[in-house]
Amino acid sequence: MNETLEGILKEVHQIRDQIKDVETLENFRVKFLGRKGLLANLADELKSLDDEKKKKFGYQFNLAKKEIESVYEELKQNLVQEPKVRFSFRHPGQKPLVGHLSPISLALNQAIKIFTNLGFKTILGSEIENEYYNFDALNIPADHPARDLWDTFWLDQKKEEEVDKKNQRSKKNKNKNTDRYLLRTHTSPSQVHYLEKNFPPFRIIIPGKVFRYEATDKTHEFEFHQLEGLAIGAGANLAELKGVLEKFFSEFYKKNLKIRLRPAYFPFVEPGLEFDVECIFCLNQKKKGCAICKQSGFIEIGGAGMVHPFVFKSVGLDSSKNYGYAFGLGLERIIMIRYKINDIRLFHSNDKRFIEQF
Ligand code: FA5
Repeated sequence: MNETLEGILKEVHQIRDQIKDVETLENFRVKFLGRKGLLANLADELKSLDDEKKKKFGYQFNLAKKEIESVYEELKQNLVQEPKVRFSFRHPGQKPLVGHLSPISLALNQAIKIFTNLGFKTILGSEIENEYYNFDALNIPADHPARDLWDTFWLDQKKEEEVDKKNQRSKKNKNKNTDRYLLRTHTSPSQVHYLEKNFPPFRIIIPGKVFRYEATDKTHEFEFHQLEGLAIGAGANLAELKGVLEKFFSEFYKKNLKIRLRPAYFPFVEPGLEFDVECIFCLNQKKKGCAICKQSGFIEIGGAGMVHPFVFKSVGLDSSKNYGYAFGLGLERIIMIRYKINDIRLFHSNDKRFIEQF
């Protein structure tokens, strides 16, 4: 065999084992089989030989070319069969990130379940109210000092002009203070809407978001959730209210925490009261420096009382024939107690370290 061809073949077999990736394989192809490669150079030489030599050398050339081509094909096959990145079907997959309910939704769902079992129907109210429903109908007229209790986000009047005009045209609202709109400061206005359209007896809860224009601290947010309750009809008295609250809290916390009722003033109930749950942060020890219960041993959860005759009058019901109780509790507060969350502002902080714990 021609010496040059022999040398080329020898080199092919020497380096074939070193070819482990696509890049070196391509270098191999260019070097031996490419248009300017070693074989192509030899083929040029072939042209200048006489017929006899051309025949002999041509035969050897073709044999060598076939051999190099088959080495190249074999190497190529091996590389295709052994890809760099291997995939095993037995390898556990990566779990996709799936969201979950927030602690507020979880608590709300549970609260709805408990109250449903106690005979309460769930109603939803509107987050935008007008002055009449949020205040006037609840016995809080414009000059009443109780309005100071609820710092309010008023809505931009100009944008509401069209809605106001519509309301002014309506006979029903002729003498009512329906011109000014606001973000509701409590869920109690929904009591009035429901009482206007429904006849007792009934027992309802109204959960939802409320807004107050106030400075925040560990137990106060400017946007939080309340759960309103309203029971009108035979048996809806303070004794039942106490039983309902005790049952709710023992089911919600799955243990018996002490509940305290104390007299309080709300213009839309008479008598009025506030209810507290014992502080789990200092275990009702009134520990010095407990910033959550402010060393009172209890955390305020909500207000309640017997529906005021004024409210019945507002909705056209006879207060001598109807009676019942109402209550409103702060949802974030009861969740804070359950999970020992020591700052209400964490709920809306969007901090994944907080959210992922639920
Ligand atoms: C009211 O909002 C009354 N509407 C409750 C009521 C309903 C009384 C029916 C009588 C009859 P108050 O402003 O106290 O009351 O709020 C009720 C509860 O909401 C509080 O006890 C507390 O748990 C929660 N709360 C009040 N302000 C905040 C705040 N800024 N941040 C978080 N929770 C709050």
